[in-house]
Amino acid sequence: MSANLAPVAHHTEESPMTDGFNLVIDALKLNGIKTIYGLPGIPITDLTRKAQAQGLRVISFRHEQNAGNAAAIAGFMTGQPGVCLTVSAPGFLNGLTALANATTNCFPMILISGSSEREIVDLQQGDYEEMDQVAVAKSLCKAAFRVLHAEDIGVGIARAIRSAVSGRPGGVYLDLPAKLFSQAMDAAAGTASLIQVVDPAPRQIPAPDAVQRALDLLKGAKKPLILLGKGAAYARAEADIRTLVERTGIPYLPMSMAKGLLPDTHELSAAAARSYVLPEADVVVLIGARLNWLLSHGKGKTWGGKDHKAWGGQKFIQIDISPTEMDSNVRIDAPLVGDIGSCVAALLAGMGTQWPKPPAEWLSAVFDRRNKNVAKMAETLAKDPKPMNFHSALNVVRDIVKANPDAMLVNEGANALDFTRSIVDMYKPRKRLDVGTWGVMGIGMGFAVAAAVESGEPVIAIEGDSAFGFSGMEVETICRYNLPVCVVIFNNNGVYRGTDKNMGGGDDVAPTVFVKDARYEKMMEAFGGVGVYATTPAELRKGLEDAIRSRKPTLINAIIDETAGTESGRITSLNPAAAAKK
Ligand code: FYN
Ligand code: ADP
Repeated sequence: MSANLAPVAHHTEESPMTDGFNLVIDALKLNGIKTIYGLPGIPITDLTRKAQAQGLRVISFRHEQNAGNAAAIAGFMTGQPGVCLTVSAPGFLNGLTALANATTNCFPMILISGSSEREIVDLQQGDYEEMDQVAVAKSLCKAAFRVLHAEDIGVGIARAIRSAVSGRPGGVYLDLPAKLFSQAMDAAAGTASLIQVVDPAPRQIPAPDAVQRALDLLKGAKKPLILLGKGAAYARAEADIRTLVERTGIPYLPMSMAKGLLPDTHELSAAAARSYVLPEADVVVLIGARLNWLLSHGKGKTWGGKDHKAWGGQKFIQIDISPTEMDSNVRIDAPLVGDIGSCVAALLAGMGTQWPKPPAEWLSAVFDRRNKNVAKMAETLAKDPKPMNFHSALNVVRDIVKANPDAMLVNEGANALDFTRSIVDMYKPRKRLDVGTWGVMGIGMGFAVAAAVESGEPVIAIEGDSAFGFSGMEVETICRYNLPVCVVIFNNNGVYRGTDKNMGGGDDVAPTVFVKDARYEKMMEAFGGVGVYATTPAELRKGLEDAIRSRKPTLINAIIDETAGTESGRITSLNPAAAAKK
């Protein structure tokens, strides 16, 4: 029975009442949610107003996808589900890309959308923004729930929180029909119906025999390698992971968002010897990294296989909270299922304080290769070409991040992404936020807003000019909340680069080409922020230093040689035309 139909005899004249609006807000607050990322409109406008009035921070965006991306990355940064709030059908759909991306990346997030009247939706009678949103969301997230009665709001939010953060984290959809918000119920009963979730992401302890199996395999390794993924960053297990790396002396390779888990300058980092260590290693310890496309599925030429599908001969130890991740691409010889913190702690306990170092030949081969690559990179970075290119511009960003290791770095694009990943060292965990598992464009401004809100630190967003376009309108949001975000657009006049020609010879420019010399910095000025037009590394450096010092919203339009980019960056092989030639 719905709460507003409950017999009035249960209430005295004076007994205070509450309603759906208040119960949603109270349930979120009770569970430690501090910020809602969203976009107001029917039917959730008043929810955003009331939430703000009751002490939740409401960050209001210009497009739901950016609000959703903000919530998702807030989830990654904090380990608490990021909450995104949208209107019904179209607003919900706009948020759904971010929800699906969060699920794919294992970021905990809850997308809450208002929805139209169930009776009309289910009979398909044509309501305002009519859509069966739960049905649509289901296949794109970990779980989807709908709450119809005010007294179930507490349970609905508890289930959403548990689903988002327990086990493998991911996106959850929570459907709140318009009618729910005005449903009234006795305030005391309402309070009693709320649930403060106890231990939302319980530790999962690995089985002792699985730990022993992993240690036995590792002990026999001649060329061991540790591979750190963003799951390890999310798990906040950096202290024990560092001990594991240092006690074993095993070289490690960070995936993109695991950079900084240990400082990239750590003596055991093999990041600059990637294409050497993957095919050469004999035992690989995967910690919170999946053997997906970013790791060539654990096989093929990247791993020393004789053709693109062949196994390279490596044995794998995989630490992951999801048992079904094991064997998803190649055989996992020692699966270690549990939360990363518990698994790494169990490995350390099983090892004792002494563990044999890897053979010296392996270490010298890896670090010789790494040192050569680092020296080669240093030579390239020292050049000062005219016009500026990715390397000379990123040399500046590299210095600025080194001087400000607490700053957050957001990164998207193709070349702008790939060059930044290998050039800009990270020094602290969870500081680098990027396109992740899907290689999705459009995360930039949403991530930048949340990075500033959640950390309070300055944010540097290194953006390809194409990538920026997907979320560029949020510079207004950045100015409105006066966030310390410095957007740097690597402007080479197009997708990949600006020199492509129309292959048909017509008047239109090529599909990958943009307006030449676009003045992106004026977008930031339009909303009261600082715009900088930078054609040299010195101008870029000054712009970045000023932005970090002043904490003013800043957009630096960094003009890059328009011939500098390569098609698809470092993933050219995935482009069908290139793949066909192989
Ligand atoms: C790395 N490298 C370095 C350093 N760090 N050299 C010198 N100094 C330092 N500090 C070297 C490293 O050894 C590699 O050279 C190269 O730089 C690139 O390193 P990276 O980035 O680790 O490796 P790679 O091959 O690019 O990584 C593969 C990948 C990555 C799939 C994990 O490309 C990736 O994350 N791609 C995501 C792409 C994406 O999502 N794009 C968005 C779509 S854009 P070698 O060892 O010589 O190889 C739409 O078009
Ligand atoms: P990357 O892209 O950096 O390689 P992935 O997103 O592929 O990283 O992998 C992250 C993995 O981490 C996922 O398989 C996920 O199940 C796992 N994971 C996330 N959080 C935890 C945790 N707390 N404990 C164990 N595994 C985790």
